[in-house]
Amino acid sequence: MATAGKVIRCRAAVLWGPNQPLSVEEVEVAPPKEKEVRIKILAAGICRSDDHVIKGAMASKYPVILGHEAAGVVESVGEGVTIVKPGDKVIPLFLPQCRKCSTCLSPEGNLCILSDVTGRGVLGDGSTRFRCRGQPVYHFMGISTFSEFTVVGESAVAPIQAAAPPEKVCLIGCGFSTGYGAAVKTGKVTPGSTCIVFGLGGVGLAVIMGCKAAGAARIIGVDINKDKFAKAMAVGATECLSPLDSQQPVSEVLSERTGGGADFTFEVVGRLDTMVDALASCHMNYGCSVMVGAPPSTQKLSFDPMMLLTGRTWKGCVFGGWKSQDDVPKLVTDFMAKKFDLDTLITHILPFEKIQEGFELLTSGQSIRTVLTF
Ligand code: PAD
Ligand code: ZN
Repeated sequence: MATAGKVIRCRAAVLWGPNQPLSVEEVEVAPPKEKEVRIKILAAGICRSDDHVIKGAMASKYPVILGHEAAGVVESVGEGVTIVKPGDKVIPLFLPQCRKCSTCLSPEGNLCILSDVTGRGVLGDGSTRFRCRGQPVYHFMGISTFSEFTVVGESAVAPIQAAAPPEKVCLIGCGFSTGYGAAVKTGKVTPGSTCIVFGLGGVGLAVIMGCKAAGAARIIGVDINKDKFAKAMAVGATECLSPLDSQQPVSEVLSERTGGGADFTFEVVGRLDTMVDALASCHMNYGCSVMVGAPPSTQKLSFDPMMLLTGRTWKGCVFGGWKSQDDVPKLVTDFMAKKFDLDTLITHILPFEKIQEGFELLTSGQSIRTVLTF
């Protein structure tokens, strides 16, 4: 493309500091360096993890360009890139796959050493590719998708089939895959089992979809916002309840309802109290609880260790346990073969410049996923 090798001036949503509104303004995006890829973003979803940074609950440097759930097309590539070429449709990977670190070499793990879970905010060489108002702007999770153009490392991009609709498959970049994988890969939900899902946002609904696909017999959705129940039932929950409807602790209510605790529970809120509730709600001996919600980065958890001594298993996963570069193209192929649906998760589609409105829909509990189109 004519822009290859040049700085691109385009619009991006810049967060100048915690608890500030996102500011859509002109940024400069440098060309990709060696083993890097510059992507034109076509669609990007809004996830609660982005909001955690806005609220200051997830560590980040500022100013930063958020966004980590998107689909786009490769504009240009740096030296030595072999995995994609200009014009390829892609999903940027907030969890990269370098294929060299101990995790990538393990058949089980997926948390590649290049993942930016601690908020370093820079690419592999320690610098940023964005500038705004004359100063560097940090990257988020290595992919910063709330920008018309972004630069990512070669290990943080997956080529997908050209026919895939970007405004839908962008959800495979985070929300869908995270929830679905938490059930089928990390929890390894078994046929006939009872599952409880705390938090019925985009990720929680995808957990329910995974539990259903794995053959769970009973899936109980838990949320303090009852407006979320209809969608949860539509994607596979068999019943829903609000912890606010009872004076009794929710884990006791659930334990009674399930005859001693569920086989699998999932925390998909990102709160310390619901993490402990989810653990307490799985069977005291053979139950397994999976943490999916992102905990506030400065807080520590306190819980009764007897809950684990009696036999419960407590797990967690980032990006649903998928090996991103290997599995994302397969998930897109499965979506194109209609093996799962993404439409139910998308409640709003907005032009990119209305990004602030998209976040208000999320924080007021009105949306599941808002997809921004560019
Ligand atoms: P969301 O805000 O759309 O959904 C969260 C839901 O939790 C909402 O429906 C709330 O009403 C509900 N909720 C809030 N408080 C409670 C409570 N006390 N009890 C029960 N329900 C409650 O968020 P989301 O679905 O986009 O993301 C959910 C979490 O998952 C969030 O913490 C996010 O940061 C995390 C996440 N983790 C990963 C990962 O890789 N581990 C990836 C993506 C998102
Ligand atoms: Zn996310």
